[in-house]
Amino acid sequence: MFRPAITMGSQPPKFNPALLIVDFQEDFCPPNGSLAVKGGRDIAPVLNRLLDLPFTLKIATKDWHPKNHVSFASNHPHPNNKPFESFFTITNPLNPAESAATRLWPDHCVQRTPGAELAPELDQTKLDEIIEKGQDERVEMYSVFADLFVNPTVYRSGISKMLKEKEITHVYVAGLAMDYCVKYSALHAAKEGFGTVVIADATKAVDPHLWDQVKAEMEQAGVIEVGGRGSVPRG
Ligand code: VGL
Ligand code: ZN
Repeated sequence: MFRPAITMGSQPPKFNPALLIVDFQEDFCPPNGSLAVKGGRDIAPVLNRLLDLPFTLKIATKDWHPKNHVSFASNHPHPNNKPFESFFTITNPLNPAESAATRLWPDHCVQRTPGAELAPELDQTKLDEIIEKGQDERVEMYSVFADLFVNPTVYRSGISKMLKEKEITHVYVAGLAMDYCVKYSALHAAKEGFGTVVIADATKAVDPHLWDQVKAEMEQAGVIEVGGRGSVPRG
């Protein structure tokens, strides 16, 4: 292999990993969360073990919605306002030609409410950053990078710039929920050029029976899933 004998300036590191703990919040955890994911709280010990590892950067995200958020079924008229069941077509506020059907949810992670708090089991002392997302009431934002719209993107958190400034090469994604915010955050991380790994033992799905399908979708995009019980869906 050809290697230049002398390199000018400093080389970017080959492996400089960040840990991204997505939405490990009370509203996504049993027994009382309004959008509780089955087994959601059980990932706490794995998350804390991960926080002990020498990731360059350890970030947690918080879903952080205003009360009038478009994803809340309660903000839509009867009869298309059944949480988990109804879908609503939202239009890109910057481009009337772009629209997306989005699933409606129970009210969850409303800013400054107990449901929006990080689960107390998480060892927050090991976190470097907490990033809030989903503040723009007009758009759904599963990914911590940006909202669902692409033409153009409506809301960016700035995380991509932050990761690049710190020369992060790989993003390890954990948290809730595997099929929504973990998935979309991982897809955006891969698209932004980061080596992206979802840690199966450190996430749970809203719809665990769709695990393999969601995993395949992520792997298509170059995201690697590690750990877990292989192709066996988990509750
Ligand atoms: C999420 C549904 C609605 C998530 C957030 O964190 O996966 N799911 N908002
Ligand atoms: Zn949400």
